[in-house]
Amino acid sequence: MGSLRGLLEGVVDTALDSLYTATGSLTQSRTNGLSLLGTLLAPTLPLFLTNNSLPDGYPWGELTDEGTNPYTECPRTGVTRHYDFTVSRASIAPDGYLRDVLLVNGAFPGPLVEANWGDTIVVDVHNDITGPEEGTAIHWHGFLQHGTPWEDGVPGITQCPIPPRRSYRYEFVASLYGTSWYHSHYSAQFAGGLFGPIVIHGPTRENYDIDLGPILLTDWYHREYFDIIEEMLAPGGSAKVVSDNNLIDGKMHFDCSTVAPGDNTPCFDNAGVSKFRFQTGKTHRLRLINGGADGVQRFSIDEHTLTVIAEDFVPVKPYNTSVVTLGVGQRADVLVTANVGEPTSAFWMRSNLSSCLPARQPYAVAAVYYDQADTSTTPSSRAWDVLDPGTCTNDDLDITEPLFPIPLPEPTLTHTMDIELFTNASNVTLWKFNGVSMRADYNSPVLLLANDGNFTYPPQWNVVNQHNHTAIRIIVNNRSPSAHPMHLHGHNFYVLHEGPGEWDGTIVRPSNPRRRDVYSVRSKGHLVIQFDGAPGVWPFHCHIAWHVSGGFMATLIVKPDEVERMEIPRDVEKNCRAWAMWSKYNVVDQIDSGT
Ligand SMILES: *[C@@H]1O[C@H](CO)[C@@H](O)[C@H](O)[C@H]1NC(C)=O
Ligand SMILES: *[C@@H]1O[C@H](CO)[C@@H](O)[C@H](O)[C@H]1NC(C)=O
Ligand SMILES: *[C@@H]1O[C@H](CO)[C@@H](O)[C@H](O)[C@H]1NC(C)=O
Ligand SMILES: *[C@@H]1O[C@H](CO)[C@@H](O)[C@H](O)[C@H]1NC(C)=O
Ligand SMILES: *[C@@H]1O[C@H](CO)[C@@H](O)[C@H](O)[C@H]1NC(C)=O
Ligand SMILES: *[C@@H]1O[C@H](CO)[C@@H](O)[C@H](O)[C@H]1NC(C)=O
Ligand SMILES: *[C@@H]1O[C@H](CO)[C@@H](O)[C@H](O)[C@H]1NC(C)=O
Ligand SMILES: [Cu+2]
Repeated sequence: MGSLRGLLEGVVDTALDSLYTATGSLTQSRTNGLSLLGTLLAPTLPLFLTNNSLPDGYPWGELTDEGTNPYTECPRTGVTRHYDFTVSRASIAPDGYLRDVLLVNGAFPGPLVEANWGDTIVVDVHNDITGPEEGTAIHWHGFLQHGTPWEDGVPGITQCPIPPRRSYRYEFVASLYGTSWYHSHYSAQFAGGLFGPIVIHGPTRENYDIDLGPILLTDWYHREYFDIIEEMLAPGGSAKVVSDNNLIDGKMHFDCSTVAPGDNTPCFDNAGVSKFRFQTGKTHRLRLINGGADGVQRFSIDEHTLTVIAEDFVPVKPYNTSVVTLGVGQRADVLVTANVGEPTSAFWMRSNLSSCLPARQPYAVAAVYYDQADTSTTPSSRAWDVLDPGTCTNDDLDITEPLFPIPLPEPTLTHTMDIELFTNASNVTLWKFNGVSMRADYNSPVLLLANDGNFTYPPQWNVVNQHNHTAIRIIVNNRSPSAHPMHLHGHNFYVLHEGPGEWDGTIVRPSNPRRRDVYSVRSKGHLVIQFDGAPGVWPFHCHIAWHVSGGFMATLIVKPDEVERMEIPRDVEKNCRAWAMWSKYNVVDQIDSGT
């Protein structure tokens, strides 16, 4: 990592002394700190770095995406990828409006974690959050963590928060391949900038020439996450939070003339949008990630067809579309061929926040330049004319089929879990999931208690014991007036059905249902999922930052006997002792569910 850090600092520092670059946009260090994403200097993948180079050839051997069950077979490469994360506060202006953020290694979005399928990923996280100090914990979205549930990074569930000025090492196997992200699971810290992309290289049947790397699509807020939640969870507060902007790889313009009168925060017009280079005639792989707090993204590139080849960590039978819809936490890998224009052409890349949510500026754009285009020009391409259904639902279930087929097993256990919005006796608006508004106890992670043989918890932890069942079906009934991207940790679940009202028992393609780790349930609708449970304690929650803060989370204990027998590394307990010590002498302002 040393060499990349040096390269980044070199590039960014040269621009530090002036506010604007030669082409009139804000300098990269002011908008995105030490990140190069969204600039023409961003490297294509894989990155070959001195101590971090991917071995030649295919370390996954004979395993393929269409012939291998990734849940039962995983290559063992023997290679470890080591990363060092320092989490700290900073002030940046991704869209020109200066705000306080939380960053990994001074970069927005955070640095890329890259590995091969079957590698071991080691991340040393140093909590350098000061002024004021705050705990943290990092979740590695979409990884199975089978056999290592304590590495899942959820405070109060799988670990205690990492106290300020302390370090914690995460170590887990890259058990699946494709595109994902990491993000803080401590309160709504990820809405304050604490997230970054993950790319795991694996077998891909489809051919492409250039891997353009991660493209993070994120709604953006001009206020700190803590202030947003404090207001939302105040008596008489509203569960609806309005986003201020929408970013592609952390960049977008903002019209500073729309800043509220009396708001003296520095705001600069023309912050600059992300720029991408296409090689004429070549096929590019784009790794789309909705890493936002709330909004549903509708991604497109003017005049170009997108071929979807993977959704979340699941390779799918390729299909063509002009728009890809992603709820918070969802990913899509798409192939795009640069055969629409001349070598000098430029096009707009767009990501629109779906109209089902309130947004001050929902339209993100980035520029795509073919190889001989002048990168100081502005594209003049025409947008695809596609109607936004305005429902915040995912694209139809029957459109996508996993490349490796798995027929739906018969369930041995079926639950019904309801989603409700309510106000408590203090007139605070909160969420209930399965009858409970969850609140975690940072000092008593469920996993450690279960490992000690204690399966009796306070009701507000919302823990549901699945006992020995492994074919578990959950019918989610959404009684609330908004849509929710539902995320289950540790599994790709089968999506049986999603629709309005009650479920009528229909299952879409039981011979090979769609599988994902996040799927959206519409307002006043239902979502039916099923999963092959692995031993552990697994959060099942809405991925909207504000909703999970308001208590929208349950924790499923699978195979308690095996959880009790797990040998959890001493460092997990050691971190809890450090947190207990820190929280004894410092006030932990747990304003929300904690996760
Ligand atoms: C590579 O790893 C070796 C041994 O761990 C270390 O001494 C060296 O500084 C590293 N080089 C870079 C460029 O990170
Ligand atoms: C609760 O808050 C709402 C605003 O959301 C307000 O209209 C209502 O009067 C409050 N009710 C009480 C009992 O304070
Ligand atoms: C997608 O469209 C391209 C042309 O743009 C075509 O070559 C390809 O066969 C299509 N793929 C599918 C799966 O329909
Ligand atoms: C995105 O919004 C623009 C308006 O800014 C519109 O022209 C375009 O059709 C929208 N695209 C999609 C896919 O909804
Ligand atoms: C209502 O919820 C808020 C936020 O979780 C909490 O601080 C307050 O104590 C609750 N009120 C009651 C009466 O439970
Ligand atoms: C289990 O843990 C909970 C939460 O810490 C505690 O209240 C309860 O007393 C414990 N039960 C036993 C049997 O130790
Ligand atoms: C659950 O399975 C374990 C073996 O993994 C067995 O020892 C235990 O008795 C089972 N528990 C129940 C309640 O069936
Ligand atoms: Cu997650």
